[in-house]
Amino acid sequence: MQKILDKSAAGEELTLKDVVRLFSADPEEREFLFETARKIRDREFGDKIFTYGFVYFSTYCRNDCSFCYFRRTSDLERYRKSVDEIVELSKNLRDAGINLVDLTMGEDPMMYKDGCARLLEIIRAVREAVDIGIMVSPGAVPKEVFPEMREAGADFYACYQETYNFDLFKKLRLEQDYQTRIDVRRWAKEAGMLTEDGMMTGLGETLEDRADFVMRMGPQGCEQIRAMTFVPQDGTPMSELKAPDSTAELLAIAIMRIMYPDKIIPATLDVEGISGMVDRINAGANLITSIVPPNKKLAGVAQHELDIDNGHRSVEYVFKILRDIGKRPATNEEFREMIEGKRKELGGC
Ligand code: SAM
Ligand code: MD0
Ligand code: SF4
Repeated sequence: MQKILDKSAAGEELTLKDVVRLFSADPEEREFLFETARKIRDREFGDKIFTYGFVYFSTYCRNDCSFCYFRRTSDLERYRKSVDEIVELSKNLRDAGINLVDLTMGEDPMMYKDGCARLLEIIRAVREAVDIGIMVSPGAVPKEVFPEMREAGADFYACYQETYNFDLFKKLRLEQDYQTRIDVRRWAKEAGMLTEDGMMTGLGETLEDRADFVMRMGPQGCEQIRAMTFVPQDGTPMSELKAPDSTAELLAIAIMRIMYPDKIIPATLDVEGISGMVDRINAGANLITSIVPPNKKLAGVAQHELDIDNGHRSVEYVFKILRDIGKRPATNEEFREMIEGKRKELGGC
């Protein structure tokens, strides 16, 4: 283990075998990996932690992902927020000191109509109203929409492969094209956007699958990379699966930090709510995502209700806990500076 970490610290590339070894850490080794990851994170980012607010503005979806609560065949009450409501929510997040608003939707046919006209209108309206970062998570939109999303003011495009194991992908993202879901991040980059990829853990993937995912994150060059534990959802084909614990996710966070010191790596509140936040920060994350204002009738994704209306995913609550652990929320200026730096590196892509 130590040899592998030394190799990584010396800037040498790790092999698949090395990364598999890291993923098979025993409890004692895990603590050591987390500590190493924390040190690297603190060296790169000091005491600041970035914060993103989550606005799931349409829960309609044309897809039927087997893991997702919002798949089209689920019988549930859905909502679609108006442009005004989305702008209002974004302003609230800005006023509260949040660095970025993540505009997320299911692959809602209404938003995809006429070259994604409604989605673009939403991005433009939010861009005009607030000067914080904008991430869009609209699913696999057509290639020609990317320059328009950038033009409308989106800084980041998030779209998660979940796994690079083709057979597993096919079981998860039913009827969706594996290669298209890879291409979209490249199209986003070519349009000048920063990108995020993510893996889901606890779905039956092997240690090699996890290691393979992390290995690809370097060459692919997304500025933000994540891991999220699968949360079984009622009414889906995967509802009966046992909820995995978050060990693999925490290890993935630490290993990504060790291999890619300057990446943005989230601690999501969407898996274990607020109770899992500190563990993820302690594994080397430098961003909190899925902060959701209470009482606005907004859903999370993996945890559509957990900790929302009790205010535990609110800005105030998250900031307080951050300060309790000796960290602080990054200012918008610091965030802007960080993404400007990353945009410059994007250069010729
Ligand atoms: N609809 C868009 C898409 O699929 O790209 C954006 C939103 S989608 C709900 C965002 C991500 O949430 C998915 O890519 C997946 O990684 C995560 N997610 C959805 N359901 C989940 C679950 N049950 N457990 C863990 N993560 C989940
Ligand atoms: C999160 N629930 O950050 C959100 C979501 C989409 N870009 C992000 C999965 O956990
Ligand atoms: Fe739709 Fe995204 Fe859920 Fe898949 S993960 S069903 S694309 S909302």
